[in-house]
Order: sequence, then C-alpha cells, then structure tokens
Amino acid sequence: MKKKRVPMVVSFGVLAAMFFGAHSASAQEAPHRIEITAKRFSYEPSEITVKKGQPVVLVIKSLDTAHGLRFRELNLNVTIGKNGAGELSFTPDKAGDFTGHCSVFCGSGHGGMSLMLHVVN
Ligand SMILES: [Cu+2]
Repeated sequence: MKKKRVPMVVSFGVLAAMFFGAHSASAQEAPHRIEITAKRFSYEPSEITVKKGQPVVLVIKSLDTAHGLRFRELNLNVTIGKNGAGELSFTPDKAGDFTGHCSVFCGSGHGGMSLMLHVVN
C-alpha cells in the first residue's frame, strides 16, 4: 500500500507546484502600487525605485493645494486637485534615472519640487 501511495503524493506535489508556480507568475504581472504624498514643496518619498518591464501605478495624493507630476522623458503627466489624488500607470521600458517635476504651479518652491525615479534592470 505504502509503495503505491508515494508516487501519487509526489505527482500531486508536482501538479500543485506547477499550479501555484503558474499562479504566482501571473500575480507578479499585477501592477506594483506605490503611494506618494505631495505637499508644498516636496514628494514623500522623494525617491522611488521600480523594475524595468514591471507595470507600476504611482498613486499621488495631495495634502494641500493642487500639484502635478510630470516625467518629461517618459511622456507622463498627471495633475492632482487640491487635497485630491491622481494616478500614473505605466511600464518602464528603459533603465535609468528620471526626474519628475511638479506640473502645476503651487507657490514659491514649485520649481524645486521633484521626485527621483530609478528604473533598474
Ligand atoms: Cu508645483
């Protein structure tokens, strides 16, 4: 009896590993959500790292006035209303460092309001 059971347990284990392996592979395709807060005149965090080829959603919330976030090189821009929120969904296709700037004039420190995006392989 025991001799017959062992191969069945092994093959079930292999099937389970295949199933869960495939399942976790598709779970990795879900966008990576990164929450960012914006307030005069900075983003928190001010630096983020994402993986090339992995879909990402940046969720930006304003804690005060209207702001925005633009990555000129990546052709991305979102504007956020007063105390509002906005999202940037994209899949980075090149590695490098990209600086995002606030795209809505928000006061005296607006020009220096930036966020560093690192895209790694
Ligand atoms: Cu601004």
